[in-house]
Amino acid sequence: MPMERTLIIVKPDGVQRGLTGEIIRRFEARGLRIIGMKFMQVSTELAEKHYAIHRERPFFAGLVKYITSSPVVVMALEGTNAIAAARGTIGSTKPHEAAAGTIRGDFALEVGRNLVHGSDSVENGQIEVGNFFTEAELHPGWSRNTDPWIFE
Ligand code: IDP
Ligand code: MG
Repeated sequence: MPMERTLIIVKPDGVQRGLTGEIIRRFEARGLRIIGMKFMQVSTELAEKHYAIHRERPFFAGLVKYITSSPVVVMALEGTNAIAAARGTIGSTKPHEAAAGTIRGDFALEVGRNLVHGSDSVENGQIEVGNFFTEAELHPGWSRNTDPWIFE
């Protein structure tokens, strides 16, 4: 099966609340392979680019303020079905509607404090990883000894 890439962001609330490790753990346990990871402050310019599709929405200004308010942890993850799998692990956008067992369903209550971002399509996964990581920061070539037990 083809590998997909997804950009995961542990948003400022996740980092501030000490949930970074718990969130990373869930994606690792799911079987997704980390190919890039860093701790960073998102600039207003990068936030506006990342969330450009929401530019006309009433919550846009608040969203940019939220994601730039404090440092985040960004990850590039790779795997078969990575987009859908990661979105499933994250849970619905509105945390009060997210299923228990998902990150948002277990740890969040409000849409404007929903802890984590995950790319929503194969195309956007590629674009978003490229927006947040340079080629030198990515390590797509490495393999895990467990890969044959996760990828058929
Ligand atoms: P997603 O993060 O589940 O993909 P999107 O619809 O792409 O959800 O929205 C991007 C982000 O914008 C959400 O994760 C959330 O932080 C924020 N957001 C979405 N809808 C609202 C809203 O109605 N009010 C406030 N913030 C919102
Ligand atoms: Mg989205």
